[in-house]
Amino acid sequence: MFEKVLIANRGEVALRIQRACREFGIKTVVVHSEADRDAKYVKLADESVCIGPPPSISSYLNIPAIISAAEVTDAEAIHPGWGFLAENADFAERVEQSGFVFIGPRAETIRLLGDKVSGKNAMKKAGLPVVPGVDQELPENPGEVVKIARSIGYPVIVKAAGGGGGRGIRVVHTEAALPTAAQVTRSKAQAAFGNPAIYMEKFLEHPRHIEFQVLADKFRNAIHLGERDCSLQRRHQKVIEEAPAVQVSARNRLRIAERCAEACRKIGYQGAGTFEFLYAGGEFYFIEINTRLQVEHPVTEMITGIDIVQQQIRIAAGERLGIKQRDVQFRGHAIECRINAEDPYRFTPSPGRITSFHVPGGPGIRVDSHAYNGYFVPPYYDSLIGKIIAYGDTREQAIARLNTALSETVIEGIKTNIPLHQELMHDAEFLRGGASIHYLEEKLAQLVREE
Ligand code: MV4
Repeated sequence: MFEKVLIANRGEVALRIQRACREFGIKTVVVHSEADRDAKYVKLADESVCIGPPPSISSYLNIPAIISAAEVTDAEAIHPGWGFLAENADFAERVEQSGFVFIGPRAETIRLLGDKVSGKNAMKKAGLPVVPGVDQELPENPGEVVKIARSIGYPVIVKAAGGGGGRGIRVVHTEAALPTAAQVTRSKAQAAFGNPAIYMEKFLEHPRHIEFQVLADKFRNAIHLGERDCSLQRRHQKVIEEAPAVQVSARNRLRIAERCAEACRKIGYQGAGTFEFLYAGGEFYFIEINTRLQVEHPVTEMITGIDIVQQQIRIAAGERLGIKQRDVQFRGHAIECRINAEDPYRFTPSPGRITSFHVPGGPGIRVDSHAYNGYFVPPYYDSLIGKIIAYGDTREQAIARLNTALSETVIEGIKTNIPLHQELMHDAEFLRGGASIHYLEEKLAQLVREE
């Protein structure tokens, strides 16, 4: 096992990784920007290194500064957390070339799956059901593009191969709109990802977003930890996640979960990963793989009792998976509310000093947050300040506990989206289970009309 791990991230995930390390007796180094100097998790770390000014481009995305910090502190491995450099294949490669262990998949795996066209092809070959479409980049010739769309049938969705997570997508309903849509998506893809490649799929109208968590070691052992439903989202930012998914038969989802684990064995995947699917009409359609730890990982931890961050560290250290598939027991239900420093209905960021902070507690409640009374939420980064996760024997119990937890929570000095969560916990469609990926935005538009 490692003696010292460097955490190349900030905020809640920096604290989460630190906790996993501490339990293993691993010393931690946290790198931070000038804006995060006073953060509690920076003070709690065994060592900290300031790597630059507040903007991420000069700090959390500054690869040479992070590698130097690992060198001067003699860290053995680097955990990238989520966001920032977590899915940057060049970073993973530089870490390994500098003699450190990257806590995540191999650089070539990140590269293969980071390109959504090559990722989709690899997964189709590995036996996963994919969305109907053409599993090749679209040609430049507009006539050819129109022919492809005809063969798929409208509506279609055009996506950037270098995108993911909703960046660089465009839905097209008619042939008349297609050539322009393809051209616009292509130039935006070039500008945003430095890669103009685009591809096309059948647009599924009201699917749910269901993703499967996997763990795979360096010896081609792989297991799945079941699924999460992350359909409640706004502008591709998830708001509430839960496990297990409701109204999906256990047989249907375990069949797909098993195929995800098998796909990991086939491509030699190493580490934790998430297979994203759209679920519509009782069928799963693979869309992409995230090669990082995800924000919503706690709901899986709560229903399986497995610490995913510790598993990532064990795998990176070269251990064999200590858990067999039959050892994984799914128990109860967990739901996570993401707490953001923002206006609950306008969604404008609300950075600033927290003047009062009380977290909820009690049976089945977990709070993952780096915030505290007096903490200053800097304006430079993501507005996520923590998560409240509730576990229950049943979904109803988890919801009841979340309701109590949300009502106990006090965060003053900044605005948060807690009022929105409280409203959603009483929403008939949410309570019924199985809302589509468009439900929350439709509901918010409705609220605006009623105002
Ligand atoms: C889709 C889709 C429907 N059909 N693909 C967006 C995020 C990225 N991970 C995949 N995304 C989608 N891919 C097919 N074939 C719907 C989405 C999608 C979406 C699309 C338009 C507007 C809002 C959306 C929210 C979530 C997912």
